[in-house]
Order: sequence, then C-alpha cells, then structure tokens
Amino acid sequence: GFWEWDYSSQNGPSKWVEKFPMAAGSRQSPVNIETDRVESDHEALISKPLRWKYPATASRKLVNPGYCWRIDTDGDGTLLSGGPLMDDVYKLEQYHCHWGCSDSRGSEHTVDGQAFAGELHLVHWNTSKYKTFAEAAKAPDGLAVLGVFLKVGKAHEEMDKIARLLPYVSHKDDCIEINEPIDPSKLLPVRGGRAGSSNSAAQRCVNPCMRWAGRIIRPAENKGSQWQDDNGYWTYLGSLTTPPCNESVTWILFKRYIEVSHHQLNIFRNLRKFPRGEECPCHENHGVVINNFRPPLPLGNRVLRECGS
Ligand code: 1SD
Ligand code: ZN
Repeated sequence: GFWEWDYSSQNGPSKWVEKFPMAAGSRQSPVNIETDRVESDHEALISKPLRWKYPATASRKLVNPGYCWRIDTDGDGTLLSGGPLMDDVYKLEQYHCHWGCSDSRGSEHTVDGQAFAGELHLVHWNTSKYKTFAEAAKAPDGLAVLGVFLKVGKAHEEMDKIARLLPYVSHKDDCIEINEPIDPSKLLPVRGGRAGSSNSAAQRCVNPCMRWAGRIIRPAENKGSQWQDDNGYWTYLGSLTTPPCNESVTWILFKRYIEVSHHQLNIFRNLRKFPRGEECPCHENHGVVINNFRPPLPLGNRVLRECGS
C-alpha cells in the first residue's frame, strides 16, 4: 500500500529502494570518510580555492517538512565556486540539518567510523549549466552540497537565531518568513576543532572591510562578503541522502566542525513529524524528528579527495 519514506524501522533507509530505485545506485551518499585513504591535494582542487558568498538577506523561509528543519533561500547574490566545482557557479537553494536522539549520533557522513551530533547541509545548484533547481537535480554535475559537522559544545550564536524560531514551525508543513537576517556563512567553520587530525589555518575573507581615511569601508554594502576556504575539505561524487536519492551531488565536507550546545540540539529534537491538529502517532518517539540521518553507504570504486591538511 501507500507509504511515505521516513527514518523509522518500517519506512526507513533500508526500505527506500522499494520505491526509489536510485537509492540502490553505485554513487550514493553518505559515506564513511577513511582519512588515511583519501587522495591528497589533487591538482584540480588546489588550482582554484573554494569560494562562497551568501548575503544574510538570502534566508527567506523556515520550513518543517516533517523530517528536518530547512531554510529556503532566495539565491540572488549567493555563490559557490572553485575547488571541485572549477569555474561553474552554483547558487544556494536551501540549507537544512540532520541530527540524532542523543549527542553521540546524528551526522550522515562519518569520519573514520565516528559520527558527529549533527550535520548541516547547504544545497546549491549549478546555474552555469542548468536553468532550474529541478533540472540541475537530475544532472550528474547539477548539485553541490556543503556539509558541516556539528559537535556538542558551546552554544552557536547564528544557530541560535534558527533555534529561537523553531517553536514557530513545531509541526509538519509549518512555515514562517524570516525577518531577522540569518547569515549562512556564519554557520560555516572558522576556528572550530578538526573533524580529522592535525590543526592550523582558518577561512579567510577575500574582500574584508577596509579602513580608509578613518572610515570603515564595507565590501558592497549588504551584499555579503566573499569567503575562501583555508581549512581544508573532503570531496567526492555522491547523491542526495533523501529520496529520490538522485546521483547529482558533488559533496564538499569541511574538515572543521562547528560547536552547538546540547540545548540547541534538544530544540531540534522537539520538532514534530506530524501536522498541527493531527493526533500524535505516540507509538514511535511521540512523533518527534530525531535520527533523521541515512547511514553510510559503500564508497565503491569512487575516489575521496582532500584539499588542505
Ligand atoms: O535531505 C535533503 C532534502 O531535504 C532535500 O532538501 C534534498 C534536496 O532537494 O537534499 C537532501 S540532502 O541530500 O541535502 N540531505
Ligand atoms: Zn541533508
């Protein structure tokens, strides 16, 4: 009969393939990142630094689709380019998050078998080659997702703006407009710890504020700064991690994680999988959104590359 995919034992990741044949493909995501088996400093990656720009005004709507929280953006003025994406320009479509029922699980990708408490995804599409997000989502080089691991620690200021709004989208299909600017570039790791080994470096503002004749000159007022990665990332070709699991994603995972507080994660864990006014399906976790991650799939004969130490 009819069923909707979810993360439960009944309709979860192992059952998706029954309805979404692409889920059984050979280019699926997430994967486990074996740090001592990645290919280092591939020439194509070093030749162009990864760059991004997100005006804070791009974050438009906060949505509860019943399986995560998601912020839909107005792609205008957003940009992701360089690194594995070469000269193609990608725009930000939305960003969303995956998390666990406890702080010891929740990420989709794992690093040397270790899961993080959560994983933030910034979903972009290739505007150099495709006309719409839907068209890009079907193409092998159509999408690029930036992934950031979440580790429990101190509260994250920008994430708190989102956490404070979540009670207004507590139920499935709830949606609100965002009025206070939420800056996705502030959700990316700057000086956090490392998901892999070693230390050093940071992300760098390419067009920072300048002081001139005693005045502070901001880069293109309100339009946001352009940033460049100096932290390092892992990259490989994969898929959407949710049905229909299209094999259209260039994955870029930052080696550095960001810290969010246990309390902030608990606010995520309070979202409901069912619509307002409907009765709570109390049999499974009181209908709250938890463990909304797909477990890692085989890398197969794909190559995982790294850029930066
Ligand atoms: O989980 C998201 C899903 O919500 C949807 O946004 C899709 C893009 O249309 O992307 C997946 S994911 O692969 O970024 N996890
Ligand atoms: Zn995701």
